[in-house]
Amino acid sequence: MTEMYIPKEVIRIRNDIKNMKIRGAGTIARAGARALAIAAEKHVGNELSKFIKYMEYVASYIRSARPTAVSLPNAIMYVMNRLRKSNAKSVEEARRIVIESANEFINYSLKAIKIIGELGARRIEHGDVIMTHCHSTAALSIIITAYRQGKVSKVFVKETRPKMQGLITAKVLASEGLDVVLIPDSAVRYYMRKVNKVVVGADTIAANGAVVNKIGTSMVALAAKEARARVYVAAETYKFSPLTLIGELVPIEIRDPTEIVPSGWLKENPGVEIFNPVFDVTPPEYIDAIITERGVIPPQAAILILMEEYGLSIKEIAKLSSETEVKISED
Ligand code: RUB
Repeated sequence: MTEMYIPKEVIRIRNDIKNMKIRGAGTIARAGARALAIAAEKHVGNELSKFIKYMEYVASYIRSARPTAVSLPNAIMYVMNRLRKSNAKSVEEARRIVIESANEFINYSLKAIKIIGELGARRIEHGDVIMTHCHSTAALSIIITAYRQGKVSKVFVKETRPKMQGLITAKVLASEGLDVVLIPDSAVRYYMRKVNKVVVGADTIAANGAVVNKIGTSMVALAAKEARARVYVAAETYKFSPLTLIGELVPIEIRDPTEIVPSGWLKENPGVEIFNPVFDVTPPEYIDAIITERGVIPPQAAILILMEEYGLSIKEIAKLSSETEVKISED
């Protein structure tokens, strides 16, 4: 594919996703949809085939911002499939379809988080002590809804090294009035005996119900199983990965070592290798339920959500995923 012009606003959104100014799987997905709408708005010219090629190019560009959260490619697929299947007769019509579909996705996503809050709060009981990890808008929706219903007694928030997203979570919960305790990641097992529910988010859910979320989630789940605390995962249905239906693995993002130690330290210690994987996989046996906007399911039922959503079009999705990503120069 030849290189094409990409509007500055779209480049900015992709960069912000890449450097985590925009982060969290749901937020990334909504930003991806918004970027497509902006790209459509900014396109100049009235040749339909050129517009479609340009949109495919931009879609591929945005999709490559971060690899693990499937919410991003799913959001892009939501918008692009509507364009592909639209039979639009003019650029104007095609542009309108992109903008409307992007807004539709964003509105759906925001509504889904609210519904997850309501459904998830039903699983929280009076006096519950909760532990959470990282910063998940969907998990927070459950915890805050349950708190407003008078049920939550305390929340342990893990700091979530190396990027410390736990601090965002702790701040949000404290500003809502919750009793919050921020703990180091290494204290998860120490405090788990005081906890009866774990509530976390997800970046990607595989067809077998395995949950990919911020690194450390699987250790929380392990400690919870030992302490017999229940583990709930809050996830909108666009976080379920269609490609895992055909056996593809979820790519785990590896980020820069300087997120772990300063670059000076790295230079002084050239013999030390540093590895910074930022997500991990929690097997379905460690999860009690996944709370989606369509209902609460056992992790083993993830495949049903995927079949309902993508069953018939799985071959098309596989074809799309095998198309080579475009190479982008950003100067
Ligand atoms: C964020 C993270 C969150 C999920 C779900 O990772 O792992 O738990 O993305 O978040 P990062 P949400 O900070 O690397 O993006 O519920 O907000 O979609």
